[in-house]
Amino acid sequence: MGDELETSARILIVDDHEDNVELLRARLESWGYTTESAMDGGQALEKVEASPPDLILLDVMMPHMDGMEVARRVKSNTNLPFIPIIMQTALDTTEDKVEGLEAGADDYITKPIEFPELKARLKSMLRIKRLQEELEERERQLLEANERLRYMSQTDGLTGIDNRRHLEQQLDSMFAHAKRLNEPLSCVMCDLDRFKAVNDSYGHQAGDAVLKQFARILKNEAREKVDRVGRYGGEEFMLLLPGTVLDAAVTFSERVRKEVESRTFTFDGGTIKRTASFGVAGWPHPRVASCDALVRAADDALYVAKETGRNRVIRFDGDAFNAHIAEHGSEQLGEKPKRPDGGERERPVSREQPGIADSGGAGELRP
Ligand code: GH3
Ligand code: MG
Ligand code: MG
Repeated sequence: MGDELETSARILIVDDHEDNVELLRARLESWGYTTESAMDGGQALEKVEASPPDLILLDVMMPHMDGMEVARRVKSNTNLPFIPIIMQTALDTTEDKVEGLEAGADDYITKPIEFPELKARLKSMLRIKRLQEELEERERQLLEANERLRYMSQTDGLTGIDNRRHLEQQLDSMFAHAKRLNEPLSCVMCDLDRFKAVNDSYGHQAGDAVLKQFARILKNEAREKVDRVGRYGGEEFMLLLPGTVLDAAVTFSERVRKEVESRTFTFDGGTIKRTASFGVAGWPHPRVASCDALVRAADDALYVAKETGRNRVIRFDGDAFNAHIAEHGSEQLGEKPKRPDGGERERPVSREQPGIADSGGAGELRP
């Protein structure tokens, strides 16, 4: 493959003497190269920019713009790929060679040109170009692989939305940003109601299909590129709404709740209706001093939404929330340490119906 590229290469001959151009052209073409020519520096630059050759055989001494200047301009143009330049110089002094190399030439050959030497230098330069291109290609592949890896480390495999770790990173920076600019930030925790029954009745794959569609609904309802939507744990999702006050976040959640309620979820072999419960908290709030407190507040509100009948939106520190706490106490709320391993959080024990185990299917209520 390499040899092919090296002999089918397109070479731009730049020389102000037509005789020289013709001599070189005949020789290069007899070796299998394709050639183009330019009679002065300006024309050479135009041709290079219009369609970059694989190599430039560049005369140093030309009127108007000499070879040194052409080399400088080609090498400083970052839009161009690597194009080897071989300077052809009549001046066989060290200073000229040094100046040529410093201007950006990759090699030089002295006039009168010895053709076997020219042939060897062309081959060597084109080999370097090929290696350079292979390196660039590998670098591109590496960048692509890194990008894929970054995506995978931030994304939930099932639903394609943010995973918990990424969500928590986003929350940290959003919270810091909100505090710095004194802008509101709301957090919505939502959880499918009686989701375990989907798995139990129709199988895990049906459950997966419902989760995916639920994630889609959340993503569609959220503002693109502004809100963050992620999967926090099994069938629990979190939305971060920057610049959104608590009232607006409650209205938003109510809209999503209705959308979920109206939707028919489909899976291989059937359809199912499902509802979801929402807990909403916002900053600023006197009891929300940190990211953790914000998430905990939303989670506590979600807990109350579940306790008070599901398929509802509960606002942290709102009337329904406080009425529930007044009646049942707040012991079962909060104080759940954030698990650093990214695993699912502990549920407050009292979320379960009396006598019904969280994971056991036997006593599970059916929809
Ligand atoms: P509640 O209304 O109180 O939220 O009841 P629930 O049944 O939705 O909640 P529970 O916590 O009892 O059950 C959650 C279930 O979600 C149990 C678990 O097997 C299931 N689950 C978690 N992750 C996945 C998943 O990725 N795919 C499927 N199919 N099921 C999952
Ligand atoms: Mg649930
Ligand atoms: Mg659950």
